[in-house]
Amino acid sequence: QAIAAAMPANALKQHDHGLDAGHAPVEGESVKPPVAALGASTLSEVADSAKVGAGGAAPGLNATTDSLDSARVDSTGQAMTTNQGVLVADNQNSLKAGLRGPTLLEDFVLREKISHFDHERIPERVVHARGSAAHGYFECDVALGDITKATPFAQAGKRTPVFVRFSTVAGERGSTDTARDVRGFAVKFYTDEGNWDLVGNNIPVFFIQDAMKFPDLIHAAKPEPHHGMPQAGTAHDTFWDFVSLSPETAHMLMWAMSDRAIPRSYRMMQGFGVHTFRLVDAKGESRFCKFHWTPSAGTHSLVWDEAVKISGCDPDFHRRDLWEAIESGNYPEWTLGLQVFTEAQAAAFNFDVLDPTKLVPEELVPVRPVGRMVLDRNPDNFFAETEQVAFCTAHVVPGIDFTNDPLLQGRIHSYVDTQITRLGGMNFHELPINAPLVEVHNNQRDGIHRRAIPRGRVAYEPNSLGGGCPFQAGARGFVPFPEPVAEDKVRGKPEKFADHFSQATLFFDSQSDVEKNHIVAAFRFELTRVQTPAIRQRVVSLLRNVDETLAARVADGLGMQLPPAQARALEPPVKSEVDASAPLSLFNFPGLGDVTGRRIAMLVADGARADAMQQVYDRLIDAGAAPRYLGTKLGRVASSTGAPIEIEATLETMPSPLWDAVVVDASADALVKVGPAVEFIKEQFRHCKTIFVLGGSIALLAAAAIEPTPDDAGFIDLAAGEAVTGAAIDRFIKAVGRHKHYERERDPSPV
Ligand code: HDE
Repeated sequence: QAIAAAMPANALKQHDHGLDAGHAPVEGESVKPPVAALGASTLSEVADSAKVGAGGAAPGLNATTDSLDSARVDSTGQAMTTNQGVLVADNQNSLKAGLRGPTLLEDFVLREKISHFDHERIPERVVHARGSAAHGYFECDVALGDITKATPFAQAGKRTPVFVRFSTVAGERGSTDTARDVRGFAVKFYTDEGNWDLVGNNIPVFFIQDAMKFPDLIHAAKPEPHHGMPQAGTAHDTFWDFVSLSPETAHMLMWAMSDRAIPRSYRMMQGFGVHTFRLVDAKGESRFCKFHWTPSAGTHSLVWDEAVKISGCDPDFHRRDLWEAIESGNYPEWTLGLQVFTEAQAAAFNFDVLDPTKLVPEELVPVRPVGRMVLDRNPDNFFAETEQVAFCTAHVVPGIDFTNDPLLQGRIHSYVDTQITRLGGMNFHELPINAPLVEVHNNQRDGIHRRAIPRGRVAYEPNSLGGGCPFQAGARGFVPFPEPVAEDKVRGKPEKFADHFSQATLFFDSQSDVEKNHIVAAFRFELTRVQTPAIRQRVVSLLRNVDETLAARVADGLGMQLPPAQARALEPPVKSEVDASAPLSLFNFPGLGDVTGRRIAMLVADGARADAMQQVYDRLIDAGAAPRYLGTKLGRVASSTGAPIEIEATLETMPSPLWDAVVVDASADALVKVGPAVEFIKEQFRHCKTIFVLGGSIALLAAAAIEPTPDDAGFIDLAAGEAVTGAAIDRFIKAVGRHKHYERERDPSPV
C-alpha cells in the first residue's frame, strides 16, 4: 500500500513488477492484465465475462475497451512529469544563462520536449492514408458451426469486439473526405482465437486481377510525380491512361464513377470482402464465401456538386459524421451477410470466382444475413488507435482461409510488410490497438520497441528446459485448407479472366436512370479534366464494350466523335448469366427511412414564427435528427410570436452542402437580399434536398429561381397562415428519410 501511495502515476506497474503481492505472477506463468484495470474484482470474473474464451463479451462490457485500460493515461489531478517520470517545475521557460542569455544544453526538459515533438509523425499509409475509425462489436445471429469453425460465428448472441477503420484510397492523410474514391472498410475482429482482419472496400470488385499490377495502379492514381497534383482525385491523365490500357478495370470503373464513390456517410455505405474466401468447418470441409456488410441506415450518396463544395466547407465531413453519430448515441450498424457456395457451383459460373474484378450475382447465390455489427465507441486517441491500427489480410483465424485469388495472394504479403516501415518494426502487434485479446506465446524475440518481457532462458522449440513450452497446438491451431496444387509454374491468367466486360455491362444495366445519369456525368467530369485527347478517346472506346449508349453519351459530353470500340481480349463476348441484378443499384437499400443524425437547417431571421419553428424543431429532435437554428450571425433574432430565437449556426460557417434539409418560414423573406441565404436555398434545391416552407411569403424561393413541380415530394409548402400540423411535419420527416429527391434533377441544373 505504501508503494501504491508513492506511485500514483502508474499504479498498474506495481503488478507488472510483481510489487503487488496479491497478484505477483508465478514464475513461468504469463502476466495477465491487472484485475482492477478490467473492471472486475477477480481474475476468474474476468474469464467468466468471456472476454477471453467462449461466449463473447458480457452485455455492457467491451473487451477491447477493457484491454486498452492498461495503456490509457488520465492526467486529471496529476502534476506534469518528463518521460522519465521526473516532476516538471516550469513548462513555460527554457533554462538560460541569465534572463537574456543563451539556452543551456543541459536543459533536458526542453530537449526531451522538443525532440519528442520533432519525431511525432510516422509515415502515412501508402494507400488509404485518410481514415476514421471506431470501436464496437459483432453479434452473431445465426450459429454457423456447420460451415465454419471461426469462433465469432460459434453461437447466436455471441459478441466479438471489433475496431473498424473507414478510409479513402488515393488522398493523403489530411485530404478531403468527400473525394470521388473507393472507401476502405477494414474490420479487425478480436476473436477468442486471435485477430481476424477483414480488410474490405465499399465496392465489391477491384480494378485489377493480379497483385503484380497494384503499384502501377496506385502510381497512376496518386498525384502525378512531377508536380504533385491533383490531391485525392482520379480526374487526371495518368489514372485514365493506365485504366484505359487495362481493360480489366472496366467493371470497377463503373462502380467508381457511380454514386458509391461519394457516400453521404460512412454509416450509409455497404462493405465487401471483395475476394472469394474459404470457410472451413470442424471436419475440415471448405466452402467458398463472399462477405457483405449492409448498413441499417440505408445506402445514400452525395451529388457531385455537393461533394465538391463539402470538400471546401468541411473536409472532415465523414469523420465528423461518424464521430458525432457515435457521441450522440446513434450507433452505426451493419448486417453481415454471406454468400456461401461450393467449388462445384463456382466451376459452373461463366466467370472465375478467383477473379477479383467479378462479383457473384445475388441471383446466383443469395446473401444470407448472419449477424450485425454495431459501432458504439469513439477512439480515445486518434494517433494511438486510428493511425496505429495495422490491418493485415494475413490475419486469419481457424475457420477462415484464403483462396488463390492472385490479388489476395499478393495482399497477404503486402500488409505485414508495409507495417514494418510505417510502424517501425516487427513489434507492431504489441501496440495496444493491434494486440489480440488472447495471450501471445512464441519464441519470437527482441526487435525495436519490444514491450513484452519473456521470462526464462528458453527461446527455441523443441526444448526440454522450458518443459517443451510453448508447444505446438496441432489440430487446435490454424491448419491451412489442404487444397491440392499440381500445375506448372507460370506467369499468366486463367482464360475466364479475359472477360473484362460482361459484369461491367451487368452493373450498368442494373442501375436506375438517375444512377446512369450520374455515371455519365462522372465520366464526363473526370475525362474533361484529362488533358490528352487520345486518352479520352481510348476510355470512350473501352466504354463501347460496356454499353453503347453509355459510350455515346460520354462522347457527347466530351464533344467528340464516337471512336471505334477497343478490341476485346475475348471474342465472342461473354454474356453475364443474369441481365440485371437489383442489389447493384444503391436504391435497393433504402434503409429504414429514418432521419437519425440528419442535419436540418431551421433558417430564420427577424420575424420568425418561433412557436411553429420550435414545434418542428422538437419533433425533429424526437425523431433523432439534428436540427439547428441557422442565421446570418450568432446571437438572437426577434420572433413574431414570442421568445427570441438563439442562432446556433451561421450561413458563413455552415453553408447548404452541410445540411440534409431546410425549414423556412415567412421570416426568410428578410433574407432575400442576403446572397448566401439565396445560394443556400438554391443549393438545397439543386442537391435534391427536402425544403419545408412553413407558409407565408416565398420571396426567398423566387429569389433563388426555384419552381418546384406539384409532384415534387421534397418540397412541402404550407399556405400562408396555415397551422403547422403533426401530419405536415410527418410528411417532412418522411421526405427527409428518402434522402434525395432526384426527380427534380436536370443536367445541367436550371437552378
Ligand atoms: Fe489494400 N493496402 N492493397 N486493398 N487496403 C493497404 O496496408 C494492397 C486492396 C485496403 O484502414 C496497405 O496498412 C495491395 C483491395 C484497405 O488501415 C497496403 C493490393 C482491397 C486498406 C495495401 C491491395 C484493399 C488497405 C497500405 C493489391 C479491398 C486500409 C497501408 C494486391 C478488398 C486499411 C496498410 C486501414 C491498405 C496493399 C488491394 C483494401 C500497402 C498490394 C482489393 C481497406 O499494404
